[in-house]
Amino acid sequence: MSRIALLAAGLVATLALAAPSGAMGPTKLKGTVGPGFTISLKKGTAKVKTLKPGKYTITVSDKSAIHNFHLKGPGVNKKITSVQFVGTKTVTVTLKKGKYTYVCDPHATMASMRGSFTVT
Ligand SMILES: [Cu+2]
Repeated sequence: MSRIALLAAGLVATLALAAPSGAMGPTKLKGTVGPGFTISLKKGTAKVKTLKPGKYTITVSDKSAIHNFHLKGPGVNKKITSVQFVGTKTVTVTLKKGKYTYVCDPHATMASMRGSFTVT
């Protein structure tokens, strides 16, 4: 192969890698906990109430060293952030039909520190 052909082949391979995959990627969700005694999970600006089964990327902003973000439900039991952790963490989860709860464990009895949604 000529040098030009090799370069062209390399370019094509690079473009193929950079291009978005044919299938849609996981849906993005945004979780927030703290700095007050609040926890939330949103899709865009709307609070998550129902979702379709499938893969989701959840980015959690943990704004306090006294709260965590724990997601549990069918097939998932994930402490996305720990109590001491402050910052942002991203996980990908596969959600199945059923009810999921997200909660701050140290304050699980407070209504403002837990929420839930249904996958149908
Ligand atoms: Cu808390």
